[in-house]
Amino acid sequence: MNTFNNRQPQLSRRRFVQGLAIGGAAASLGLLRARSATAAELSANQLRPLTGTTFDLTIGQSPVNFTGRARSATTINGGIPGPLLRWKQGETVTLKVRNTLPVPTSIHWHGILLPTDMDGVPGLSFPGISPGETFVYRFPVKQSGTYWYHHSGLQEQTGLYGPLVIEPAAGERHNVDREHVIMLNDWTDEDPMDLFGTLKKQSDFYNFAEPTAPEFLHDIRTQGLDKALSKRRMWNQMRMSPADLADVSGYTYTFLMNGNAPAANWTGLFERGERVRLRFINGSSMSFFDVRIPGLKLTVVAADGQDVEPVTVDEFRIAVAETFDVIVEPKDDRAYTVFAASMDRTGYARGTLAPRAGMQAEVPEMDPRVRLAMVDMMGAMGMNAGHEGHDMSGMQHGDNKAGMQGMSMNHSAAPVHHARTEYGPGVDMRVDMPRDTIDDPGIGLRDNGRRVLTYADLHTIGGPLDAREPGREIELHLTGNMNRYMWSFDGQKFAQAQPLHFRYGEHLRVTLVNDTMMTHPIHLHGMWSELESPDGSFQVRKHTISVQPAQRVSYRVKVDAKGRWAYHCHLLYHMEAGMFREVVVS
Ligand SMILES: [Cu+2]
Repeated sequence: MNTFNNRQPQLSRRRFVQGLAIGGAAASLGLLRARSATAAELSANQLRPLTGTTFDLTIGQSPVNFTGRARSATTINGGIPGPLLRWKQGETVTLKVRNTLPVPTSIHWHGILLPTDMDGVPGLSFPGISPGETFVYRFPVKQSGTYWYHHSGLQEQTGLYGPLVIEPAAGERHNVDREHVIMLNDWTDEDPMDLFGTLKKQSDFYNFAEPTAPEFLHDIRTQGLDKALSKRRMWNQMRMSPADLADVSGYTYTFLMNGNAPAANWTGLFERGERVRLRFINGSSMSFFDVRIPGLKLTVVAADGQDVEPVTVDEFRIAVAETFDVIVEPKDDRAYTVFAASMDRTGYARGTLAPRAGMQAEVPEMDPRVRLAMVDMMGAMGMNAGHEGHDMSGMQHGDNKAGMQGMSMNHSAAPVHHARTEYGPGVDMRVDMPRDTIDDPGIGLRDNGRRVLTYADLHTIGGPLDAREPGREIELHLTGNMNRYMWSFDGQKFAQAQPLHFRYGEHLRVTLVNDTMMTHPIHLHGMWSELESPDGSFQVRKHTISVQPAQRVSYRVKVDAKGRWAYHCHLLYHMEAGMFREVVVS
């Protein structure tokens, strides 16, 4: 095992972050010209790789300063992110995780197929790692690709995460000249418990916009569409947009690229003409990012670690917990900005690809904030409403109409079943006609003049894991009460719900209906989720499936892993609020 002596780099790195801290905060708001990294700094702001089969990981507290304020972070081997672990498919890895915190901790290996007692979820897989204790994870590595690891609780928000890359046993499908791992995260100076408390007390605190969408639906029901729309016009004139895009925003978050605030400008090197593989990981607690590199085409070759038919785009949205591998071919001897805007446009993570250290390119303006469209609130019904030519008020300058033209109207009329448990105080809306299409890039990306990746573009090479048609279907609704910050499946939060039972050996179809106005990245532990197209054919194998507002998606699960598994929204505070179920496979 190559142990990485991190003492020296850590010291300089800390000084580096501190020196830039105030700039970092300002630059994340686009107020300050970023400075460029020197060669010495370049080596300091890189990920720290560890290779081999045995890994010593120490979880502790380290001082950090991303914003001008000294804070204590939860770190692995002293850094944020934790070390870049490089495994090889077919080998057995041993991970000795030592807890030097005064509280219990744990690490979950995200998207990794492993025995249930190695999955690292306290209460399901094991009791957790007590203070002073070392837990030894050991399992064979069955798969390859780009993944990550993290704490499955609030310590994730304070820094307990890191990147993970597994080399395929048969070698990489694509020859490249070099690669960079690019991990995106959201940092807050606040204590995550306080942040969660703030959300529970006032769900729109970080949002700066009225959570008007549920009220809008209510208005339509009670007053009719026209009156509801004119009321909405009034809101728009008052500049109060129904922008329920993210409930935690750049107001508290500083967005990091490989542990660097925007001004620290993480830099990855290349030589002109090289093929460069970029392994993007969204390790955020709450933030979706829209990623582009002005001047370069992005050829997406893998999603969630699994190779897909290459597809070339200008931009992609990466949900919390997703990974995308892209290949770029910079032809010019110049710098390129890696730009990852948060979905709600309250800030961005930023870095640079450059032939030499110290170069930088222009940082683009963020696209304007957009409002939720009718399709986001009413699904297929909203699509119909748009086509009937209703004036959507302030939306005509947004992305609504063009987006609907870009979407197939060929949605099926399959009925939805709202569980009895959905009729309670924990649920403030139900979508009766969800949209089934998967070719919508999502709010803020529709008709932006760029070619944006959608799930419809993703086709896993080699087809599905199980050739059988699914023999059984489970329908679950993603539910919430925005104002009370309640999040659940079928109106039942984790504490109230019985575990879901999957039968070992079965091929199952899971259908998710999003009865909320937020996008939820849904993650099943232990087994793959194989997304289907609207016509029911296999589309793409993933570990995290992002479900847009008022959307219905289906995916297949080859139930081949016995035990107790976590199944949840990967937005940290939604999971904490109860959008979580235990799955029992027996
Ligand atoms: Cu969620």
